[in-house]
Amino acid sequence: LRETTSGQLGVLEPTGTLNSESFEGARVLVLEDSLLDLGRVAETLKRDHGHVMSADTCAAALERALGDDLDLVVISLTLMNEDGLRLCSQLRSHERTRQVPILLMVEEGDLNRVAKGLELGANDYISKPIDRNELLARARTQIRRKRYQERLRANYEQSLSMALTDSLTGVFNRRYINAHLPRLLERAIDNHKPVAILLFDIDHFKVVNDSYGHIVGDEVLKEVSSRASRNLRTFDLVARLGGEEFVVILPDTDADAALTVAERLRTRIADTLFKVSADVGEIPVTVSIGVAVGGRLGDTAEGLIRRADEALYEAKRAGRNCTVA
Ligand code: GH3
Ligand code: MG
Ligand code: MG
Ligand code: MG
Repeated sequence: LRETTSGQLGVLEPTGTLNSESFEGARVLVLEDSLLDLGRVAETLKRDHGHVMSADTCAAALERALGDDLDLVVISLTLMNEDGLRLCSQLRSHERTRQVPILLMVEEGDLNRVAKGLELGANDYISKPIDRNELLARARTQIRRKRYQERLRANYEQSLSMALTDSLTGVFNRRYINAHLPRLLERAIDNHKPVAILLFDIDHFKVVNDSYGHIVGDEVLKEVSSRASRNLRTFDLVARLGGEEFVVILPDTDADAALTVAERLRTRIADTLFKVSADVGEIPVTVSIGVAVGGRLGDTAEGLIRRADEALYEAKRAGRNCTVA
């Protein structure tokens, strides 16, 4: 049966990338209290989709749906004791199940209920008595659409994260900071909370590259990013602005606290040698840090970065491996 039906569906597939195999393991929940109809539906779907679960009340079905990752929910609108449309609206009101495809099973000609169901967010319907081939085709269409949307979303999330992170170190990049810092600062000003930034730059990094090569230079950049990320709170963020220059944003942090964080970061870098692939094995690395705090009316992201940059310049002038606030 699988070969025959997938062959038929293959004709409907414009891309040819989807066949019945892609529905293997699909998880389908059926809400139905008629054993006869349930058996028919389950048997039909099982041949194709693998995993069919059933429930005979809306409450049981909802509980199941909220604790599972379903690919399709089939809802009977001919239940004896309750209205399947309730499950329909419940599924649409929970974040976890908002996108799950819903296929209604209705009494032949019951267009009123169909209209209501579609309005509540059902995706399709089928009339009883159930025709197996029609059920298969409608179920497959919904599952295919759901999986396609999941792929789109995954691709979208991947490109989003690629656009906003630095590919060498995995921390955020300048583009992210440019988009994020102004908003963060605005919120800080509104809430009368300070926001601190640390701008830091690796000392004599050119010497690292010149002495050990670019590969080792890259290893140092990665380790610096990693030490910075490891020593911050979860809502602080690290970004590589370019070259060997980084910024740390510390929301809700005043000048004293920022200085403490900066000194901790600086010593975590300076006090432990960096393991590298060069023959020497380990090398010393230090950073200079400039601190600035914003959050007053009229503060801008550019102004904040500029002040941190001036402090960083002072730190370099003062002999490096130090923090200036
Ligand atoms: P200072 O203490 O004043 O900051 O001196 P510095 O040598 O760190 O500063 P300078 O700006 O003179 O040199 C920065 C070097 O960083 C030059 C460049 O080759 C190197 N660099 C920039 N981006 C990368 C990168 O992605 N990988 C590697 N390995 N090196 C990089
Ligand atoms: Mg420099
Ligand atoms: Mg440098
Ligand atoms: Mg630099």
